[in-house]
Amino acid sequence: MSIGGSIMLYSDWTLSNNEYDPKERQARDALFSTGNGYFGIRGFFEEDNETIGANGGIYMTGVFGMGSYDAWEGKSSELCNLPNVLRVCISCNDEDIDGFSSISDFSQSLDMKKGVYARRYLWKTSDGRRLELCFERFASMHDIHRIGQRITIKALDKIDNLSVAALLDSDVTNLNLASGEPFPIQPGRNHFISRNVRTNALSVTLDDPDSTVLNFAQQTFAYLNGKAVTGRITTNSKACGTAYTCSLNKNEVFTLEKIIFAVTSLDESLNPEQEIEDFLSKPASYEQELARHCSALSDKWRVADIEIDTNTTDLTIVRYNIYQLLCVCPEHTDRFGIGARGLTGEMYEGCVFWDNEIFVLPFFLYTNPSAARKQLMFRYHTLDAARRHAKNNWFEGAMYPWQVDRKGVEQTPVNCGAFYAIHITGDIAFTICRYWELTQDDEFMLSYGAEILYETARFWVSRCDYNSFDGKYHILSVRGPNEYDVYVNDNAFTNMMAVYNLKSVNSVFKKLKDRHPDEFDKLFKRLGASHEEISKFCEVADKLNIPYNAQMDLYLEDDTYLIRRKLDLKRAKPTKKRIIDSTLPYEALPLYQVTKQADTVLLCCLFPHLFTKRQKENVYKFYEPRTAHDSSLSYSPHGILAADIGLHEEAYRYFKESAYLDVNDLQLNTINGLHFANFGGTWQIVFHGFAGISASNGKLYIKPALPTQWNRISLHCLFLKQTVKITIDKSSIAVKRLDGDTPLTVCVNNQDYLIDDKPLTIDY
Ligand code: IFM
Repeated sequence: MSIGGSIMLYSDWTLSNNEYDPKERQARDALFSTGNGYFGIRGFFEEDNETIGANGGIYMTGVFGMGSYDAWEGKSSELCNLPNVLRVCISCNDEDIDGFSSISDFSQSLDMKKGVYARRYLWKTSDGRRLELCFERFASMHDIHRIGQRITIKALDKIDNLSVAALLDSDVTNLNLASGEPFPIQPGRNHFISRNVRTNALSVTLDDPDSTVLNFAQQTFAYLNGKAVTGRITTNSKACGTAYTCSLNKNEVFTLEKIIFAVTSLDESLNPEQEIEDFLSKPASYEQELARHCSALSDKWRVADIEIDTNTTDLTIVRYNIYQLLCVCPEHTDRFGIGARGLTGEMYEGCVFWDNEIFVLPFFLYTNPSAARKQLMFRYHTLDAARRHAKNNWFEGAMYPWQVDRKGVEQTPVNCGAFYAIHITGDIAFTICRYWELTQDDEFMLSYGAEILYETARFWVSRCDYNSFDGKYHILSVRGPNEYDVYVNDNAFTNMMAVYNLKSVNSVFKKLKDRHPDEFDKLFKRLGASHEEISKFCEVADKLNIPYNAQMDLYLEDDTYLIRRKLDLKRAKPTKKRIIDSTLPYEALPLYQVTKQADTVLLCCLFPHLFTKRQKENVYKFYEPRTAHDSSLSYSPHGILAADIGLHEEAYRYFKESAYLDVNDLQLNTINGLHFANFGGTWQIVFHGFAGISASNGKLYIKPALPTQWNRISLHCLFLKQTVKITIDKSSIAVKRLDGDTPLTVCVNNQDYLIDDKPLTIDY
């Protein structure tokens, strides 16, 4: 497998690559990203001091600077590239080592079990003296404010003068990488309006409306053959650090270890300056930080890992997809959502989309519900922005914006479609109900979730139009997941999400009233709710038009899809480039039956128990040949649905597209950041598709569809607050409850089984 043709190696827990390819370097920087939910760190070369590497590529969750265009409530914001706190300047006999000139024996690898990214190469001076350089780094999962970096330099020949400066460097701009281009077309923005540079500590103030302050400090330790070496302090107006010089005899080794600490004004810290002083006053140890980090990460893997018995590379790539999800999740806060490209690139300005609820969160719902809750709380904290957005568009209730920064404000440029892309409101409501169904977290529903459901239901009522001629409600001028429709009337996906949202108020309220009558009364009053309004929600839901062709038993993407022209996809998309980047202009697309990305197919995945098998087959057979997959959000729903309807080879083919998407740079824009919806989607193909696990009405359904290439999968999930281990081979399912004491119902082939303390094996 390859990114732009260079070979990736897969071994159990490690993804690696042994070739240096200048053209692919920035895409690989994204591919070899690490993180801990607080930091995201691209796999950039920390010793590069001239090209793009000097800017680094480190991001922090929720840290946005001022953007470059007008958004809905003023200037846009963009994810801010942080000071390059891993920056190192290395020279040998006065020649700079930059990581790419005069190198050989290059390798880079990501050890996903340890959460460590490593790079190694040999370098030669102009008079032929050789050094071996090894770099490793991790973002601590134990103390999320810390990053560890170790550089080992071995002299393969005698070296008179090695100089290594470990820096915190604020002389950076955003990377501003363009898809398909190896370098930025023009420099990105520098977001720091002021700097305070001290001894091994640096603070910057951002150009965002809150003047966010970021504080960094570092401790460095250097050794020559294991013996401590003293450094000298170095500072200029933008950077600070410690520099070391030494000479090395053949086979001698210089080691630099560094621990970085960061705290910002967005953290809950009362006294960031004091925290910096405290960090600087207590010597840290690289080995100890690394051990703590590995142990915290292994706790996460205990539930998150999926073991696959196969002789393909699939085990490693599934782990890669999961690893990136673990790295991006901000478990420390409920104030920031997960952006479409996480913390690995600047595409979409770091914004959060529906990608989070529909693609990413299912992984957390089933493996770490408290992390999922925090993501939903982010939506609660931004409910007021959604209320404003509804009002600004002349609607009622809460209309969640299409793409948002940390404040939940619409970041889509004005007049670029945010008005139409409203299914996100239903997607959020849907995921709130899924969370509640899987966890029975009544406290969340009473205090937060129900309010979102009610306010979003109000929005749908104000967004629907009644047609007295057919006696139905309609949603006009809307854009579904298929963004090539430009805008349509009655997108089935949007309408069904709206129906679900509207109906959920009634069903959720009934249960809450039953279980918590007093708290429910307070909630009812707080929302200004009324029985008449809830009846209206139900009436609109019952009469909302869902386009469907009875003759074909086919759900239609929208009200005109069937009468549009057929599109010759081979002609429209002759290469991997998207249709709109190769042949037809955007405006032409509503003429054709063309689906940019899974739309009705996705609907069948979200409601697997609602459609008949025949209807799902019809949807798959009709839309699949008409789908361009011009979005990374397309492959996984096709894989899930194909598995559900027994198209095993197709399901496996889509799994491959999805799981290896960034490694193969399938969307030609991995350079701009990894595709997190797709990572969640890959997990979903394995979990919902191949393992066939779903939950409905308090039962766990298991309907395996293992690919022929796999012999067995074994995974954990949380259901109703209990951890369950499920192992599936070619003919049987073993289920074991690992904690809790409530019997769980598992349904296989229409038969219910009660799982208590004893493990159970069911043939299928
Ligand atoms: O949310 C998606 C959208 O569905 C397709 N274009 C990219 C967005 C961000 O990933």
